[in-house]
Amino acid sequence: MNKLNISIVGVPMDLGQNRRGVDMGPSAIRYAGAIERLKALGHTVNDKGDIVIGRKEISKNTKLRNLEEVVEGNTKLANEVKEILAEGDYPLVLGGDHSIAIGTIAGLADKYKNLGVIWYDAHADLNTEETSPSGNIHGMPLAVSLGLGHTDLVKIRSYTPKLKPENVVIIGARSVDPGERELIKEKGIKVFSMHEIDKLGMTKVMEQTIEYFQKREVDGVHLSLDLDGIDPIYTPGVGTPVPGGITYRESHLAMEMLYSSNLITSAEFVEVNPILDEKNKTADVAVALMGSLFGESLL
Ligand code: 5AB
Ligand code: MN
Ligand code: MN
Ligand code: MN
Repeated sequence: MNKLNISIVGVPMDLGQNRRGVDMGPSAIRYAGAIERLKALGHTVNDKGDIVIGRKEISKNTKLRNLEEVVEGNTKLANEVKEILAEGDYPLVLGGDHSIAIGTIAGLADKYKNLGVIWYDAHADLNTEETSPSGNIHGMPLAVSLGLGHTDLVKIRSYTPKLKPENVVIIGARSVDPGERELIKEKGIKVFSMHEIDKLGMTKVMEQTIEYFQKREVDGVHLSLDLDGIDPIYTPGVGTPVPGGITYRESHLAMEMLYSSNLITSAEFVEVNPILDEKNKTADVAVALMGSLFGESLL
């Protein structure tokens, strides 16, 4: 088994949406035993602590909620991820709301010029200022990484785009806004919605995902896992739950298949909100899935 040097960075960000509490996600995930779980698998784990998120929260003349703070936090995160890569370590980012994927991917794309991304989520997160129904930046990070959206967001680390649309696979989508739908069609983004997961089964979905990235000859694949991709009966502690999601076992299978594929080079677990949770259930699921992603097996 491949032993990794994993560097963990927490991002206590809750300004990409409007429900407080998701800033405590990194603590909840650590409390659920993330570090011990990864060490038990033989990996070396270096916890770099949390990024400091400035919280001015002054209402501004923009449709994008807390734009300045989100840009500032993501710039810090991008630099941290870049540093982790420079040390030769494997970045594991703990959120925080999903707006932090902007910074994670900005840091990764510096090194990986043909980066692949798996977006495991109930949502597509492909809104822009124009199409967003909410003004919440956590609904925009995938669009921003493709170079679409507010300049202050797309120009983090001074270059854009970070990602090619043909290098993205969305898994678990079941709540997609009209503007996002158009973008998916226009850019030809690969989506395994709940319909495909029901129809094909998770085994085929993951086989096809893995094969897709191998054919694309990506130089790295980032897993961006929004806990709301999983059904809220398993992960109730999320800000935007959508029923009819991926099951606990299907998610484990997906993580196990990704581990076996040897394809994943970084990961983030986002949207854990302990205030909305039941006894840290959602953080527990996050850590259990991390176990499978990093090589745990049942026998
Ligand atoms: B999450 C919605 N599409 O843009 C929007 O949790 C929800 O990071 C976004 O996937 C959910 O506000 C963002 C309606
Ligand atoms: Mn989501
Ligand atoms: Mn999301
Ligand atoms: Mn959410």
